[in-house]
Parts: sequence; C-alpha cells; structure tokens
Amino acid sequence: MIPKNHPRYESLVLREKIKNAYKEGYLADSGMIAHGRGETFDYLIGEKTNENSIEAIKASVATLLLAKNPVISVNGNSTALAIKEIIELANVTNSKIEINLFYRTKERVKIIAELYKKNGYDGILGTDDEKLKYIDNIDSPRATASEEGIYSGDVILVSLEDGDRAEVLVNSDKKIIAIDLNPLSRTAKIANISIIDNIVRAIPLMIEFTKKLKSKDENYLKNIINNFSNEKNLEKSFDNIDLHKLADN
Ligand code: PTJ
Repeated sequence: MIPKNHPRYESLVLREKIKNAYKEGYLADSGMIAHGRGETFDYLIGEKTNENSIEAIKASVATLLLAKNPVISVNGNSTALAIKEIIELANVTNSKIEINLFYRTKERVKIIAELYKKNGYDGILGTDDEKLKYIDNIDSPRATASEEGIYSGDVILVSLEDGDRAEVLVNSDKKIIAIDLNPLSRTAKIANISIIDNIVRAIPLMIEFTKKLKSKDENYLKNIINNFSNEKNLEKSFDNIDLHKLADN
C-alpha cells in the first residue's frame, strides 16, 4: 500500500499499475522499460500538461471529430494505465478501439480483450489473428490491422508506440495522432500530431475538449487543425525541458 502523503504518490501508483499488468500477463516485459523511459521524460517536462500539449490535444480532438473512421490503437501499457479513459474517449468521439501489440501473443490479446469487455466495452477489434491484414504487405505482426479498424481507418490514435510501427501507419496515408512523452522518439517525430504528455493526463483532457468542441461546425474544427504546426509543437516541447527552471521549482 502506497501512503497517500508520499511525495511521489502518483508516480508510484502508475508503477504499481504497470507492475500488476505484467503480473496479470498482458504487459510486455519491455513495457516496464518503456514506462521507465516515459517516467524520465515526464520528470523533465515537470509532470504537467504544458501549453503546447493543450494545443496538440485540441488539434487531435478536432481531427478525431472530423474523421470518417477514427480508431484508437491500444497495447499493454495504454491498457494498464488508462483503460477506462480510453473507453470514454472512444465513446465520445465515436472511435473504434483496436488491440495492436508490438509483442503480439494470443494470450496477451485474450487478456486485454477480456479487460475491455469487463470495463463495459464490447466489440474490440484486432483480436482474430486469422482475419488480420498486413498494412504494408510485410508479414510482420507490427503491421497487422483489422479490416474494419486500423486497416481502413483514416485517423489513428496511438500511444506508447514503437517507432517502426508508427512509421508503417504514417506511410499508409493515415493521419496519426501520437501520445508520447519523449519528443525525440521516432513516433513523436513522424506523427501528424504529437501530444507530448503522459497518457494519464492527456486522455482525460481529450475527453474534456471533445465535449467542448463536439457542437462546433466543420470550419471551426478545420481552423484549429490548420493553425497547428507539429514542428513548432515539438520545438516547444524541447523548450519545456529546461533543467535550470526545473531545478528552481
Ligand atoms: O504492448 P506492446 O506489445 O505493444 O508493447 C508496448 C511497448 C511499449 C513495449 C512497445 O510499443 C515499445 O517498445 O515502445 P517504445 O519504443 O519503448 O516506446 C514507448 C514510448 O512511450 C517511449 O517514447 C516512452 O517515452 C513513451 N511513454 C512511456 N510511458 C508513457 C509514455 N508516453 C506517454 N505516457 C506514458 N505514461
């Protein structure tokens, strides 16, 4: 039991979730390493959602709301940290949810699918190995996608994603929104919109902004997207990592 007054309470709670997910058999062992890398970058950006990430979140929400077939891609880490929020975001944005694992095993897919079901989400995609297609015609599990989801989707939200697979998706002419704490990662660099923030803060904010933007017309949403530059967003993310400023806080 982690004492609530521990100065690093929230961070320790996330570690606990990651550890438990590994014990339950659905988090890849490398997922723990990935979490550690994320923690480091979170520390460096001040463990808060910075202004540029708010802009990235608004552009992401506008993109999801204008999409024809938006899909939220989930893996072991995102499920461990934000399953309830992912389901709510899918519901408010009318997005599908698809399991897309870098280290794919039948067992992990089964456990993750059951977890979504238990949390009230039926019909998760990407579970049936037989029906999966290969996005880039390369026979590799990193490029698998379900026909009605990622394969035909026009906007895909990925989080805590390996760079190789994000690249496959970008090259297949889909709009990619990435949630990744590391602004230097290949995923963050190649995505159309990169939310440089912790998934546990980013998704609740995406839900909040969806509720605010849902009633806006197409032009309003297009304006938000047109005024957003991912290049500038990433530059600002680098500026947020200011060790002197962080040391003074
Ligand atoms: O469940 P699987 O089989 O799909 O495997 C998932 C992992 C995460 C193991 C796999 O996709 C992988 O190896 O990813 P990478 O290449 O380590 O990239 C993960 C990225 O997520 C890194 O850039 C981390 O900084 C970032 N990250 C880690 N924790 C968080 C995060 N970004 C946002 N929020 C976090 N909590």
